[in-house]
Amino acid sequence: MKINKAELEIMVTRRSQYPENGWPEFLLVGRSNVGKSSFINTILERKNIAYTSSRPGKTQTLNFYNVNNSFYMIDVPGYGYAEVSKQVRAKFGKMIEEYLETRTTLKRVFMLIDFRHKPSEDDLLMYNFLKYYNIPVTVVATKVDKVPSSKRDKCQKLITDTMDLVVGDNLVVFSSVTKEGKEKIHTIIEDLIVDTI
Ligand SMILES: Nc1nc2c(ncn2[C@@H]2O[C@H](COP(=O)(O)OP(=O)(O)OP(=O)(O)O)[C@@H](O)[C@H]2O)c(=O)[nH]1
Ligand SMILES: [Mg+2]
Repeated sequence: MKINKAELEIMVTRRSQYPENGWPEFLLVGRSNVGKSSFINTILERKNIAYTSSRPGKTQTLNFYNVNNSFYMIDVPGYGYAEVSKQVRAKFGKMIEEYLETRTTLKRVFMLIDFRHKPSEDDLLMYNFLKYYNIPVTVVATKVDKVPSSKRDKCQKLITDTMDLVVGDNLVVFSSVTKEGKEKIHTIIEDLIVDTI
């Protein structure tokens, strides 16, 4: 896939503000600091289009990125970060829930987890929530550059054993540092938007 255009079109907090042009959409979810904004930069081939930070809690709204005038990638606040206040966490949760419960243009969720660790209780809750709404999921296991190749099989098995993916869902091993997995994600997106362009 060639990325001819990528720009942050709108940042929203509620449904009445979503774009209304019907383009296919891809939403990211994942723990705070797992690498969602970095994933957007890698997939859209832009160094700093999505703001990243080593401090969790950087992204605070639903950020719609217009890609090639044909689909949206949506960056969202992360979950599971204890130092964000309860109120703010509840607000983020409601924002994402409202989107997931109502958005018919959503094609697939990219659920980011950390390749180095067993998926957390929060990750499993999120996966089950997505399955409750029958939303197709690609699990993206990121930061794989931090794992020596001798430990890769073991890490991958821990993830697949813990998550128990349903048929149709898949796992892509990914790194925003080495760009491993980028082409696979591009192919997944292309296959899903093909009938709409
Ligand atoms: N080594 C390595 N570091 C990464 C990778 N992806 C992200 N990081 C680092 O992890 C930190 C968090 O990345 P972000 O992309 O801001 O994470 P986020 O999920 O958007 O975080 P929130 O907006 O707080 O939810 C940053 O310091 C990134 O540089 C990766 O694939 N490999
Ligand atoms: Mg972010």
